[in-house]
Amino acid sequence: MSHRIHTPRPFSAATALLALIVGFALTLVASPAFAHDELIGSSPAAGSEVDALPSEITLTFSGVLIDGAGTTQIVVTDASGADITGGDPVLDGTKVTQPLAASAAPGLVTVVWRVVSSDGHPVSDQFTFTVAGGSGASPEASAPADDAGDGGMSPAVWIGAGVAIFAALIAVFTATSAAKRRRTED
Ligand SMILES: [Cu+2]
Repeated sequence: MSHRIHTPRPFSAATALLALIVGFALTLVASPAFAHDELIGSSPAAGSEVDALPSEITLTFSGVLIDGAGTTQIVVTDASGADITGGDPVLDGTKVTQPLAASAAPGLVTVVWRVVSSDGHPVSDQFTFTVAGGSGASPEASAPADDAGDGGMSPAVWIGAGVAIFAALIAVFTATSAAKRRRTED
């Protein structure tokens, strides 16, 4: 019964590895919800009404965003659907400034934004404000849309969890075969 000495060793090693990998996978799944930077304010504010279109809009986030080619994208359209962005957005830490065109049709202005959160995940959403003089911009329509935000990151998280689980299965399989091999050698 010499194999009784050997068997527990690969089993506990595999268990430890499995616990480590599952823990890591859980961290991957659990942390994004807490680590994302959020839009905490804007000028003009979401849902507000302004007398005239400002020369730029400013978005303020809860963390320092990641800068790089194409990481920060803002599209602003007026009530007629025309693009009224006036150049590239400028990122400065937690603030994004987007120059606007000289004028816009009165009514609802829609700001669609996408940034890369300090944790490396893209975050996106949109909000609206109203330029006075428009007819029939409903209060419901100017409420910020909250649920569009986190959709983009789920696939990455699930792929991460999938890879971790696959790695755990391989580790257990390898440890089991090694144990079997040792048993047959005994
Ligand atoms: Cu994230």
